[in-house]
Amino acid sequence: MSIWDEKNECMSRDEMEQLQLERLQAVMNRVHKNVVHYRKTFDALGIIAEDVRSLSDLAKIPFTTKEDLLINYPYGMFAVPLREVVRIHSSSGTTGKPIVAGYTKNDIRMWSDLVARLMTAAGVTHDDLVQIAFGYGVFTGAFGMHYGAEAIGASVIPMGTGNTDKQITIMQDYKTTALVSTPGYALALAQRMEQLGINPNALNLKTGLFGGEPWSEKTRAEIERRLMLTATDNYGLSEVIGPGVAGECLCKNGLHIYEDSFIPEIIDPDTGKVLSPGQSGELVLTTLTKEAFPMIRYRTGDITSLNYAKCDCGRTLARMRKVMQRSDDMLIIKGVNIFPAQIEEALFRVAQGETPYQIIVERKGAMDSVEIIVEVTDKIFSLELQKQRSFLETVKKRISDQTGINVDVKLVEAKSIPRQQDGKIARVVDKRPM
Ligand code: DLL
Repeated sequence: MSIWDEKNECMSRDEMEQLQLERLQAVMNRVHKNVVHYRKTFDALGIIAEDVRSLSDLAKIPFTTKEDLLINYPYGMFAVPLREVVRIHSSSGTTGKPIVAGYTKNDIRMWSDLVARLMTAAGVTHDDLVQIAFGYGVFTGAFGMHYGAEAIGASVIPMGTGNTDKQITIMQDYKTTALVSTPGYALALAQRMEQLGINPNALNLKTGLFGGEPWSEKTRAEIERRLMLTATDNYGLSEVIGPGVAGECLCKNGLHIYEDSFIPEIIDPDTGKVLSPGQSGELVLTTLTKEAFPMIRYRTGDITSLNYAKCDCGRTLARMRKVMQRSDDMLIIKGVNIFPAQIEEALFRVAQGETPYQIIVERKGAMDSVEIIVEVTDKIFSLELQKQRSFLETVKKRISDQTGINVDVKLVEAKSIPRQQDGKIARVVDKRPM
């Protein structure tokens, strides 16, 4: 199996910890000097970089959360002046405001290298034709994977999302060998190919790199069978860099975390206590090499566990278990991150008050669909039919403006949404098979 960066991927645990410690002290000094948020936090606790003498000292440093990023929106967490930032990406936050991520020239170089590493681990080489079916825009997925594939020397086809029939024609005509998308979109492509009577054997697909949302082993088996390729998982988040944090090698037994750039920890999401290797909890990441937007102990909200055993591929990098669960209520719909609070806020504004509702997420065919069921309140009930319709349209529009996805909204009778034992409505019913 080929390894892109043997030096950083196969070192002994002692060497890795020494490298991480040196880089951690350097990044702590930098954020203390350049980011007011960290300066205040460290000064309040009297923490200085030299106090971090071993990696276990990391536990003394407070976490960084999505809320911290929102308070410092848009550029407050940047550690370099804006003139050194060459790229800005963003992702959904818990409220209407997105999380804003900046990259220096060096960050882009380093990011490309990380993605080149994960792509090599997944079997991509310079001979591959890589079709990127992520949205090109502020989402990190497309540009991250694009630059990584180019760094390998592969030929990149920057398709973007949607246009499923065209994606299939391009796959046939250009002889695409590697597909990059969300697992959900891979299933949509498979379904459309079946409808069109296209035999995947007649394509040249060999490798699929899927990420951006949770997917099960069952889905992997289905994608591999229907598209006739080897499917690997890769993980990342905008706050930390985008794709390029971790990815599976062809052993498909956990996602290798690029530990020379990120320190992973697993914590109990309720107490914040650091858990031992193998225990399941929330992943916390510290960036070691990022210049523009460094993160110290960022709470990802993703539930996983770590395995430090050497992998059969030869890498000694820690592996994280596939992420299937979150510690909060974030939903990922067609690759877009959504919090029920965003939907609630839109509804509250239009209805001008508290309105009982439930979010139903389903997979229709291969596509995610969202329906918001809203109980008729006296206020809504008293509206004429025409006004009720316009109420529904306004709610739909607000939600789509706020979240970037289209939803259906349906009015139902008062008290008809089932209540739980505690009398409350379950905010989300996710019926999608994993
Ligand atoms: O989804 C970055 C990315 C793009 C990763 C393309 C891989 C491929 P965000 O939009 O900020 O960034 O969403 C990050 O998505 O905290 C997880 O909850 C979820 N997520 C990302 N990759 C996976 C995965 C990108 N492989 C959030 N498995 C993260 C499960 C994933 N969940």
